[in-house]
Amino acid sequence: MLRVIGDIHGRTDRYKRIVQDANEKGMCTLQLGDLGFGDAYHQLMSDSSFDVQRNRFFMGNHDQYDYVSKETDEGCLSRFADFNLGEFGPRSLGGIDFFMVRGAFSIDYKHRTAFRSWWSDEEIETCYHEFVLAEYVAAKPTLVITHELPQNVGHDGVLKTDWILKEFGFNPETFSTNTGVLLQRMFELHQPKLHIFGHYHRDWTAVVNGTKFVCLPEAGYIDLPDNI
Ligand SMILES: [Mn+2]
Repeated sequence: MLRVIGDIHGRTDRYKRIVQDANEKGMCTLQLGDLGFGDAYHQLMSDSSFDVQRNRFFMGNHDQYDYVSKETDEGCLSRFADFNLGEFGPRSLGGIDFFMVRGAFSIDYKHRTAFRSWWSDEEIETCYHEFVLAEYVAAKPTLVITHELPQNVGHDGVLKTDWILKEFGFNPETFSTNTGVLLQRMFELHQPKLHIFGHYHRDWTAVVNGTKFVCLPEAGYIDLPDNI
């Protein structure tokens, strides 16, 4: 079984409790991005009781993309390499196969500080999108786990609210992100049974073209049976 965990935003104590509870029940865990910055990773990687084989993550938009170049402890770096599932592609954890894509666009980036609270590689660059699509079509996954969701999903006034975009200076009519567009192209090529994401920090579920979309709230989680 696999427990998928939503955005954590540096609250490592809460994250560790959720992970420990899952591990005690025989589950592996996957955190789907916005875990925290370098201090949070360092705290987890230097804790030998934290099992980086059974518990994994990938990065969202509020994650420290230059951690590997800043961390100097070899033990932490080695464990982090196991912990981080990387960019995109088919993965398997706790006996469950899924397709992951990291990253998202930060609408609040102008209020952040480059290399301290914002990193330009928060999204997979468009030059890689054809590679993502090729791997996705080859895998035809039943389960997709991402930080963001497809561009055209979630426009029901609950997830993608116009006033938030306006507040950060974007036109809701024309707003789109590289990651949203990539995930939309994926969704049009192949519809998985289940797509789990975070980023919007809401308890939200919808079925679109036969795919069940589940948004996890902050520190929320969902336990998946082996036969999802
Ligand atoms: Mn996010």
